[in-house]
Amino acid sequence: GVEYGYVDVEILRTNFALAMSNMYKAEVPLYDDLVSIVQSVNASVHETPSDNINRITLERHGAIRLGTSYELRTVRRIFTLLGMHPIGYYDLSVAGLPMHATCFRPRDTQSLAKNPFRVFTTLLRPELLHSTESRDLALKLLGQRRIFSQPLLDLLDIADAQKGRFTYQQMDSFIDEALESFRWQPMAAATWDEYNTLKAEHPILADIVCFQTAHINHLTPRTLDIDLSHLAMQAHGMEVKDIIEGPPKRKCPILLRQTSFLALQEPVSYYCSGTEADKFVEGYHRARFGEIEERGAALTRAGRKLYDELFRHAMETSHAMGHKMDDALKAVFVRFPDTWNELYQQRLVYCLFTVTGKAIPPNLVGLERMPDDLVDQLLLAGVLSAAPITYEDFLPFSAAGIFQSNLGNPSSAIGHIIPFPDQQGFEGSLGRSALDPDDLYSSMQRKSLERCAQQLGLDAL
Ligand code: OOG
Ligand code: NI
Repeated sequence: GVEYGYVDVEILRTNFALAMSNMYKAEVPLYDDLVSIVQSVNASVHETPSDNINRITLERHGAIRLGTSYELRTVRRIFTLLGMHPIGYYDLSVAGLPMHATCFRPRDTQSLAKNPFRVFTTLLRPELLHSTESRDLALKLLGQRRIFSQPLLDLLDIADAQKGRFTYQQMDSFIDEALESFRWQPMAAATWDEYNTLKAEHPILADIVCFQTAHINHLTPRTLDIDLSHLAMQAHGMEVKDIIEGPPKRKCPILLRQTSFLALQEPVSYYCSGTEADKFVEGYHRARFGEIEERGAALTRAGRKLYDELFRHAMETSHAMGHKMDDALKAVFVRFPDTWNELYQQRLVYCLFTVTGKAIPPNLVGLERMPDDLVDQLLLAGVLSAAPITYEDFLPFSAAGIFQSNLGNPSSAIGHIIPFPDQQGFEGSLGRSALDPDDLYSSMQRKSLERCAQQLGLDAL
């Protein structure tokens, strides 16, 4: 039951996400413009997706990049208090990046419907760096910085003692203190030389290691029409990525499609190498951008397998034939069914089922054994209706595309990263295992069918 005096976790998450969005609007005014563009596009789009419009208006994801296990575990403590759990494992070494990641987000239908705030959180894998000089420098700088304030760490302990909750007063301090860890700092935590050494190895390395905070590097509102929003961004004069990541435009949206305005070059002061500790160099850094995304249906394992095959095929043909990736995707994805009926009948998407109130047709009543395709027959007969479950997660190749377009081309050394996933290593750093997104979607679908079976008086569906 509700206990007086403690803040509801959904309210805490929503307040935190709004505070973060306001902070980012003040830091990167172009993001404020982006949110306005998306909101006017969304208001002009009439078809209603399966999610409610309140959720969609609030909906954001952000991204942070962390350097050490300690940082990851502490961020995990922060997000746990916001009702956000590590879901999924993303190996970015497949895209030549020395990092792996998870997404912190709410896990159940009700929390997602209230506010699905998510943060894509990457962790550096120093063991994948070839240059010992860069690796040692990175570890030295990471060992010196403190991205969490003492009051924040104290509040985390207080929450632990209060079964993971805060009073209203504590909530305000917690949000203020936690945001400090993600705020942009115009003063670096490295010398200009150190920054440039790391940047020459890979721009991502400098971004992760050289700053006093784990600055949020973008926030992403959800659009109901990414093609329209993309045009509106260009019309507004934003410097926009030229392609939309993810699947091509379809009648039935699947997974997610994303695009962004490119990262801005911003002034940063760096320490000066040498003996005089109070000398600074006025330098710069390019990391922060704004992104938009359109979300579609979550795919089953079979659907995802088909998606990955087609996507790989499109990449290969576009490389081999010099075709644009857009055209290759359009050509190849004709093989991915594009009506909701086919998508469900072939078990390519996950759905939530509800009863319509229509009676079960006589030919299906009183059978000794339920037919295997009973759900399909009940759908066909209009007894059940199905709505696709929204994909709540990310795509590693889209993530890599976003990284690359915002960090400039990686130089020599790091291009040779040999891809291998290390989920165990990541979970070791995290201090717990990551949840499997596929398990979550399939259990949402199963629960909805159990509810329908109960309402229809059937043993099972
Ligand atoms: C994270 C990129 C991943 C997305 O939308 O795929 C991401 C990063 O740039 O740190 O946010
Ligand atoms: Ni993103």
